[in-house]
Order: sequence, then structure tokens, then C-alpha cells
Amino acid sequence: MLGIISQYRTWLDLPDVDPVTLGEGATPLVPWATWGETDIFLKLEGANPTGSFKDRGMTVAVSVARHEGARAVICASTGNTAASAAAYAARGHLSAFVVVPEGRVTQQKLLQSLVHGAEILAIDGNFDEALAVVRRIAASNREIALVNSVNPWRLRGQETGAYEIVDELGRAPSGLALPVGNAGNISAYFQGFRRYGKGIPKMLGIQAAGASPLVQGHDVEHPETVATAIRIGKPASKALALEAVETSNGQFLAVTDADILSAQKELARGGIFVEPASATAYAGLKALRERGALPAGPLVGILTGTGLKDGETPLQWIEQTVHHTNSRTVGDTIQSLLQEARQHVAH
Ligand code: AN7
Repeated sequence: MLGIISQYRTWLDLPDVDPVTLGEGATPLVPWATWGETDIFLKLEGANPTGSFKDRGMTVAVSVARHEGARAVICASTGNTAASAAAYAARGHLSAFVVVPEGRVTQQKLLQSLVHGAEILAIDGNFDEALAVVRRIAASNREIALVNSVNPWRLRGQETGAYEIVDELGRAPSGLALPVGNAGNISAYFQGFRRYGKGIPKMLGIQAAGASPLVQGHDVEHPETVATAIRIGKPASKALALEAVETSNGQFLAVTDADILSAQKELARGGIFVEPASATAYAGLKALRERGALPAGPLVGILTGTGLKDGETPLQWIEQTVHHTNSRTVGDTIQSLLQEARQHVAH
């Protein structure tokens, strides 16, 4: 069974599409820690083919677009949607156009779009403006399919993350923390838990403080955060996300860039390398714990994308440097580093 369409086809209500797949889904759910009585699991969505959760939605959106005769796909993106759209379009032999905020997408995400042959259009504006542009273009071109999460097939595909968690835990967790940018994923998970019928967790939508329209209760004109993936001020799926949080008795929560970086570091030092947007989910869980406001478990944090796509941000907290040595002295260097580590532990 390759990919989420073959795994969950009966739940997706799809037309008779031939799946465009790269084997997305079935990502690890790692038992990370137990805080008091509360078991914390982390779902590693960076393990998807292009390194983010977007692949779950993209396999469905691109399969349907091709089935309906589209020749190209288009999206606005902070990087991950673009990378995923580019890869799935290439797999399905469609063209891809991605519109991005100039200077605000990591090099590696742009590189992904380029290697898969997509056309990148960088605009002098943020994600929200890019989304407005691509909506207009897709609305007036029948052969170009819009594959942002305003396309309902994207959300249907992303529901499968919820199905997998229920299949693995035997029921829905009590709470689910995830980063919120355009608010598609939180809406998809909520829809997914509801459809699957094994309970609905408290939906905990975590935003970066500088890009937190859902916490503040109004759009943010100039969103700013180290978590470039969620630098979004006017979430398209706002209404669905509000419904998810209200109905599930959850909450929206803002965390600072400093919180995000320290969460990223803590995860990395535990073996999990995620990008800042994904660390936001974990920073939210930590913040709730510190306030004594953590719901009873089990809780799941969705780590939406790999850290390999953002090589710059960790430079803000990495302490070690490369030891320049040679084949004769490398052994001695290791001995003295071990010595240092022993002294460090002793103190
Ligand atoms: C790693 O790629 O919006 O709340 O254009 O890349 O569903 O938008 C990415 C969003 C979380 C937020 N984590 O999800 C894009 C884009 C990562 C992300 C989100 C994004 P939504």
C-alpha cells in the first residue's frame, strides 16, 4: 500500500483517480516523554517524501487536478507547499507555478521547487498577498488548478494524519498541538478526527507571537517571525480553525521566537531536527506545562516539517564548532573532548 490514497481511499470520497503518489504518510509517532501523568507523543511529519505534512494533501489535490484535466498547478507558499506541489506535479507530469514572498523562503525550499522543475515567481509582498494573486489567476484559468489548502482536497488528504494517530493509539488523544499559519492543517485534523469517529482531542493551535491573528482575534498586516513557514497574517481557513478550537474545547496560544528556538534546540538535542514552525507546536506544549495548564494526556504534537530545509536558524543556538584536525591528531582531540565532557558532568 503506497501512500495515503491507497491506505485510506474509502475515507476520502475521491472520484476514480489514478493516484499521483510518492509514498507519503505512515509517519513515526514517537513516545517522547511523560510529564507527570501525561504522555507526550510527537508525530514526525518531516518523514514525508518532500519533508513536510503538505504531501498528504498534495497527493490528493494533484491526483484530482490531473483527473479533471488540469495542465498545471499553482500555489502561494512560504516554501513547503511549493516544494510539495513541485514534486507531485513533476510526478504527475503537470507544470507547477509557485508564488513566494521574495527573500522570505529558505534556500533549501526554493531549491526543492527548482530541482523538480517548477517555475518560481517571487513577489514583493508577503504570503497573504501571494495567496490573493494565485486565487485570482486560478479562478480565471481552467487549466490551472489551485493547490493551496483552500482547495478542499488538500484538507481531505491532511485528515489522514488524524486517522493514523487513532489507528496507532486505538483512540483519539486528549489533546493535539500543532503550528498554525494559514490554518489549513488544524482544520484538516479536526475534520479528520470528527469523521473517523473515535473521539476529538482538544485542538491546541500554536502561533508565533509576531504572526498570531487567531490569538489576537484580528488579521495581522505585517506578520514577522523566525518561523518563516508560518509568517502569515490572514489565515484563509480562519473560520474552520475557530470552529475546531471552539468545538473541541481547545485553545489558540502564542509563543515567542525565543521560545520557538529553545524548543527547536531541545528537540534537536533529543534526536529530532525540525524547522522553527514545527518547533512551535512543542513550544506550545512546554508553555502550557509551565503554566500548569496542560490537559490530561495522552497529548500529540504535530512536528510538521524537517529541520533539513532551514540550515540558517539553528546557527543562532549551536554551540559546537568543527574541530580542524588531521588523521594523526584526531584521536588526541577526541580524548581531550571526552576529558572536557567528564569535567562538565562532574561540575
Ligand atoms: C512546517 O508552505 O503555508 O496552518 O505555504 O510549512 O496549514 O498553513 C506552510 C505552512 C506549519 C502551517 N508547519 O500550516 C506554505 C505554508 C510548517 C509549514 C505550517 C506550515 P497551515
